[in-house]
Amino acid sequence: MPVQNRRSFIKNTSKAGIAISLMPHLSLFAEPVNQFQQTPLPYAYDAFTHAIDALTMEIHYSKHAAGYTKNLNDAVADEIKASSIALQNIFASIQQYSTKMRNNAGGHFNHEFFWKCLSPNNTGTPSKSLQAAIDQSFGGLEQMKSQFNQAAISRFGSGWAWLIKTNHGIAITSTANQDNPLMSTEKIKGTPLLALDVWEHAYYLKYQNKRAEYVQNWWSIVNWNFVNQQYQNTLI
Ligand code: MN3
Repeated sequence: MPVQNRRSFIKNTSKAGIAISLMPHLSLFAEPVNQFQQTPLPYAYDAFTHAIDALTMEIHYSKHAAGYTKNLNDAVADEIKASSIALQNIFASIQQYSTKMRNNAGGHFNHEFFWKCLSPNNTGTPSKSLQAAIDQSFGGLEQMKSQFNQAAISRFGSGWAWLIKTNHGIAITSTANQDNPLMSTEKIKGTPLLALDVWEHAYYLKYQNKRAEYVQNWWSIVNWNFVNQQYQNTLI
């Protein structure tokens, strides 16, 4: 969303008395910044060991994801002339940038988004409006999960599975490496609602080659409140 639209969005939603809390999530990709940073995790590394073990969470956040953020800032320093840039602007013309920018802008955003998709408790359920969209596009929640699982399991090598909002409703896609559905080069583009990291670094210590088991257990820690909020944002 362009800055001007964001301003009027803030103003209008303030008037309506809603949605100011939505802004931090929009700012994940819409806010121009001059230095990208990791958001502190709102839970402990061992918050959901039945689904993801503590050491995996620690290495994933403090080493892998931290590396993407650092390398993104290096790429921005090398390639961006402006004093600030929003991730959505980088993604919208990703073909203009280096592989380093692509991998690390994607890596930074995808992980920041992924952490927010997780919650150790009270993970909620799809909101009424999201459930209606799921019913319309997939015929029900279980069918949606089944297609998402298929996308996650069948992604060859490293990548991500996504639930996204498109111009035609909601859809499932998967991306290679650190690509994401906001990138101009993706065939299936949309606004992320839910993301799952299926790189081996996300699950190997606990699950080894059993990616399907990781995907299945992961559903128990999905933060539906966050997903609902992302969907709501796309309706404004
Ligand atoms: Mn990862």
